[in-house]
Amino acid sequence: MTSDNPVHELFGMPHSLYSGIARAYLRTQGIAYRELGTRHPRFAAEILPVTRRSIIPVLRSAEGDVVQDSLDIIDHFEARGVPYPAYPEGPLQCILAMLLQYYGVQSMLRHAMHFRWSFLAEQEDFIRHAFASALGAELAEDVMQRMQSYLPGLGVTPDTAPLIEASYRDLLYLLNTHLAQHPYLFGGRPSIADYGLIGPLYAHLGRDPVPAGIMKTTAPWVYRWVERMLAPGLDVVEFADYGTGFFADDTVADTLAPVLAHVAAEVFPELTDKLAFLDAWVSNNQPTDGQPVGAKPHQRHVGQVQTQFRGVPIQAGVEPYLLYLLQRATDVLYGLPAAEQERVQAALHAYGLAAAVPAPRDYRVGRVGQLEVWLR
Ligand SMILES: N[C@@H](CCC(=O)N[C@@H](CS)C(=O)NCC(=O)O)C(=O)O
Repeated sequence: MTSDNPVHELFGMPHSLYSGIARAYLRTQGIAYRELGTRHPRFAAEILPVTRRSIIPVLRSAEGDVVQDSLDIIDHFEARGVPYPAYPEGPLQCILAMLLQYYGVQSMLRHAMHFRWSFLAEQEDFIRHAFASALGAELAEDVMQRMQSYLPGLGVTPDTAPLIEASYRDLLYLLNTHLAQHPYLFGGRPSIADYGLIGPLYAHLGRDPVPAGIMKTTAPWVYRWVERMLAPGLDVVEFADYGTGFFADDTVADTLAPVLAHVAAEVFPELTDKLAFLDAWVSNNQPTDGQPVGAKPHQRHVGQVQTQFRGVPIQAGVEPYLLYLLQRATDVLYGLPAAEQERVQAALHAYGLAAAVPAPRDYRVGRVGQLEVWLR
């Protein structure tokens, strides 16, 4: 099949955070695909009836499967075999990669949205162009308004803004140090950690003028990694003889440890508070097996929790989806033989991330019919 006649279709948008994850994965793996926008007639005719909510990315595979969710799109291809599998075999690496993925796709939505919408004076033309070219001028206006309305629910306030900006700069510094020595977070090929982080670090922070300018001027290795992640195959010209494996023997690079410390300093107590909120919600509402988490398909939050971001009080929406991401780490950890579990637990403690792996619960979050559902 040539690229003129690709087998898979990806419905996405150039400036969409989660579309960038799926796109990076397809390109890295050399999977032929064609990208279509939500204005393509087939989105309304063939995709919306299946997803029941206007959300991207959506894969329509050559075989006719419709898959929404950036993670499920990755897993769809992982299950079928790819040149560069994204899940490390070492349990510690795999769990840490899942935690970094969570950080990218959930925690860093705050950074991504703040930098996109709080600097309109400097970059409004660029943002408007992105939305208008993808959606048409009229709908673009509505969607831009709606996106901005999400900021308070993401904990973006005048009090947190300077902390979010400092966090972005700190992360860039730490990643720059790591990526000067290694092409990807866990070695010679991208893992799900890279795919999680590329979401915010490409579509918003690596592309919108203000945060991309900060990235280019302060963290050139991170900017190169962003290019690398979006290029076909492994774009590793600086690391030509590095090899394509993950670090040997389930080890973690010294330069990654400070990145993990950054994540640990930022995800708590918010993550713990959200998990406690989910437990209380399930206990109070007793959802049945297979019940969608929202009353309507587009509802992803089950409530708002009072918590903190770097010591400052915030309110944040609680998405059961976070458990969908993190319970995979639970499964890896609790599926290990006792001695291995002890080794991995000790390492997670040392990185300050033990509490980021949720203990097994009497409920899970699954995805059925393209929606998050409770599993009992
Ligand atoms: N968990 C989903 C999240 C997808 C998502 O939030 N996509 C955004 C665009 S980047 C969207 O479609 N938002 C629609 C809306 O909020 O109305 C995934 O990973 O695919």
